[in-house]
Amino acid sequence: MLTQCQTETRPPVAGIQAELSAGLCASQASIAPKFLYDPLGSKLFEAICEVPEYYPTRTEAAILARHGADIARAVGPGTTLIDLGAGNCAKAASLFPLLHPDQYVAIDISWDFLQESLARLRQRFPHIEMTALGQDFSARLDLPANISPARRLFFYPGSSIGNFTPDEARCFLRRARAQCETDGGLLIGIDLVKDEQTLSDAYDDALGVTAAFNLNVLRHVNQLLGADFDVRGWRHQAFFNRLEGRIEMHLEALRDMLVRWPGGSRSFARGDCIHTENSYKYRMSAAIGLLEQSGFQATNTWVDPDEWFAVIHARA
Ligand code: AVI
Repeated sequence: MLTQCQTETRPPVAGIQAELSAGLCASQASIAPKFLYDPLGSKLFEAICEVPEYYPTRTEAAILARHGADIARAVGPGTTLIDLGAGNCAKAASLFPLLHPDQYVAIDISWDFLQESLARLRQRFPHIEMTALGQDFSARLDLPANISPARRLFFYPGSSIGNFTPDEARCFLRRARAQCETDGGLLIGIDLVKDEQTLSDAYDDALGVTAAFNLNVLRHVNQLLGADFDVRGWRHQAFFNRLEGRIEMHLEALRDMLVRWPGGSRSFARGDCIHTENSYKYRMSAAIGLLEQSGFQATNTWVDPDEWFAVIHARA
């Protein structure tokens, strides 16, 4: 029987302005990385995945393609595939012919982009029951009642786990673990530590796509908060912080300025920075440790020949 289920929820707006305002007024000004993903930000991220310097997407895709049969054996058929940060849903869709999921749940904070992506996917795979959830899953993970509790496979590709601090990552993974009842699991992509030039080039590509992605967050904040950021007054910065084991993205003020929004303002001096993203890189042992500290048991790991990226399956 062909079934098609649509449960669609918009992310709640309450609290977003308070969160943004608090970040901008903190001694080290920051904007949480989830705000990078408005409809244009999601498209720019898709473009980042195409630039030669950004190796994670194609490296992970090659691992999934090369080891697909092994991955399918480890996971088994008939899962409820829960795609965390689904974006254009392309990675999960590439697994459908291997994993044969019964249900597909796509979760993303970028609601409009997700809806468009899922509408296309429904046409290609009409036999899979699909659910779209517009949710900020970094804060909480709510699955509606129509999602089967058994055989849930959380799919968290692209090393998005690296955008959390290790403590936040453990909290997040524990929340996912708590949503696994019978026979649940996790299939996760994690970017591994490598030479610093490769890392910093990946976040500062020659075409300036990552710069546009980073700067676009200011347009999004203007829209969400009613702020008056002048995008031309800022420049993209990305570097590897060796001590913390992470790439950091910042926006640097090119001149002194006052930024205003309803109920608040902040002055920035030339050279001041707004921290917009961390992207942690793990050693394999630390990646497995992170999963185990969160209640998962790693069963299989797959890497590319250069050992730049890992895909790990873990049981709940
Ligand atoms: C989504 N996330 C895993 C990307 C990363 O590599 O941290 C976001 C990104 N930021 C700049 N380029 C890509």
